[in-house]
Amino acid sequence: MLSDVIAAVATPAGRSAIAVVRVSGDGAHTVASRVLESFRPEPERRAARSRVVHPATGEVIDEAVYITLHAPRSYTGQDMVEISTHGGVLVPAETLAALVAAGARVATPGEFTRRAVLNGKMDLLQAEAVGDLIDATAPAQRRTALSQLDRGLSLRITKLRSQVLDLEALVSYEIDFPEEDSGPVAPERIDGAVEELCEAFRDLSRTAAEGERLREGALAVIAGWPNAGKSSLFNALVGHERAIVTEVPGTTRDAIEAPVTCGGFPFRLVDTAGLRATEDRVERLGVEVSHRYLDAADVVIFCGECGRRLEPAEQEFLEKLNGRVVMVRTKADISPPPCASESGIRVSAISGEGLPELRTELARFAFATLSGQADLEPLVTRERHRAALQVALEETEAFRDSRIAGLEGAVAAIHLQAAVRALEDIIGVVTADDILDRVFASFCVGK
Ligand SMILES: Nc1nc2c(ncn2[C@@H]2O[C@H](COP(=O)(O)OP(=O)(O)OP(=O)(O)O)[C@@H](O)[C@H]2O)c(=O)[nH]1
Ligand SMILES: [Mg+2]
Repeated sequence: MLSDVIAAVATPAGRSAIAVVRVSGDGAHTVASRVLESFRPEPERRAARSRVVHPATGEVIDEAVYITLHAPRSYTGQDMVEISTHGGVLVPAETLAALVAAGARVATPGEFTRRAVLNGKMDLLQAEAVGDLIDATAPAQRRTALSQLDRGLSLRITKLRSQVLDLEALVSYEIDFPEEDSGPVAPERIDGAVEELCEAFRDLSRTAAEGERLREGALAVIAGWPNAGKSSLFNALVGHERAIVTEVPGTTRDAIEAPVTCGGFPFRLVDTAGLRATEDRVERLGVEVSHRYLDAADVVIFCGECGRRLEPAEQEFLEKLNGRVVMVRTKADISPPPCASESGIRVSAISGEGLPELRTELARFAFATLSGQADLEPLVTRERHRAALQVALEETEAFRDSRIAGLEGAVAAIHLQAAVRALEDIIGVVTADDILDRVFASFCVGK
C-alpha cells in the first residue's frame, strides 16, 4: 500500500546519545498521538517534548522530542512525525513497537524514499543519490552524490529527452507536408540534430567507466615478487597493521582487501601473494587468487625494491598488464639514491617517504578525467544508466539509418519514441515496479 502508516528506526542500532524514529502515511499524526502523550500536530516543523507511552500497557518508554510535518511538505510528501528518542538498543525498539501497537506497520528498506519518488518529491536518480550519499566514504563520492541529489544528472537527461522530442516534432512536420519538394524542414537540419544527439549520448556514456568506479571504488591490486614489501606498503596505505609482514618470502598466502581513500577518491586496495612458481600447495592457490585479482584490477601497483634490476620474468609480467600499472620502488629508507635507469615512485613503508606521491598518482591513474575537474560534471554512475543511454543511442542511430534507407517518416519516428522511453526510464518518469524494487533493494530501513 502507498499510504498506510509506516514506521522505522532511521538511525543504526547500538549505543548512542539519540535515535530517530520516523512515521509516515495517511494518519501518521493519529498513530503518533496514541504514543506521544502530549502530541499536537500544530505547529508543524517545531520541536516539542513528550513522554513516549505504550498505547496498550500505558508504560512510559522514554522522554522524547518530536516534530510533525504536514503533507505535502515532507520528505515522503505525506504526513510525517520524526521522534528523537534516547539512543541505545532498547528505547528506539520499544518506541517502534509502541507505534506498531498504535496502528503503524514496520517499513521495508528504502520505503520512505520510495514513497518520496512515487509522490513526486524526487526522481529515481535523486533517490539513488540518497543511497550513494549514505554509502560515500571518499569526498569525491559525496560531491557526485550531492550534485545528483541536486538534479545535476536529472537535468542533463531531461535536456536530452527534450532534444529527442524536438527532433520528433521536426519529423512530424515533415510527415504532415509530404508533397512539398524539400519540405518546410531542411533535411540537413534533421541530420545535424541527429548527429548532435548521438554525440551527446556518447559523451555521457563515456563517463560511465569512471562514474561506476567512483561509486564502487577502483580496484588497486598490489603485486610483485615475494618479499618485495607488498604487505608493508598495503599496511602503510591502509593506516594500520592489517596484513602480516615477515622477512620470510611467501608470507602472504591469500588476497586481503581494504578500502582506502587516495586524493579524495575511493579505492579497494588488495594485497596479494608474491608471484612465484612454488611447490607449496597453499602458496600456489594464493598465487592463483593473485592472478584473478590482477585480471580484474583497474590499476596494478607493482613493487620491486629500490636499486634492484627487474628480472626478465618481471618485465614480461609488466608487459602483459597493458599499461594498467603504477611502478613502485620499495624500501627507499635502506637503499642508495636511485641510478639513472631505475623507474617508479620510491616509497618506504617505514619512513612514509613517497606515499603522498603514490596516492596522488593512483587517483590520477584510476580517475584520469575526474581528478582534473574542480567541479564534477554530471556522471553516469550505474550500469542501469549506461544501458539505457546505449538504447537511446542505438534507437537514434536506427532512426538515422531508416531515413537513409528511405523508410516512411512515421516508421522512422518509432525509434525516436523508443529513445525517449529509454531516457524516461533513467529519470523514472513512469517507473515499473521491478525497477523500483531493484533501486531500493540496497537501501537501509528508515531511509
Ligand atoms: N627497511 C624497510 N624494510 C621493509 C620495507 N617494506 C618491507 N620491508 C621488509 O621487507 C620484508 C618483506 O616485507 P613484506 O611486506 O612481508 O613483503 P611481501 O612482498 O608482502 O612478501 P610476501 O608476502 O612474502 O610476498 C620484511 O622483513 C619487511 O620488514 C620498507 O619500506 N623499509
Ligand atoms: Mg605479503
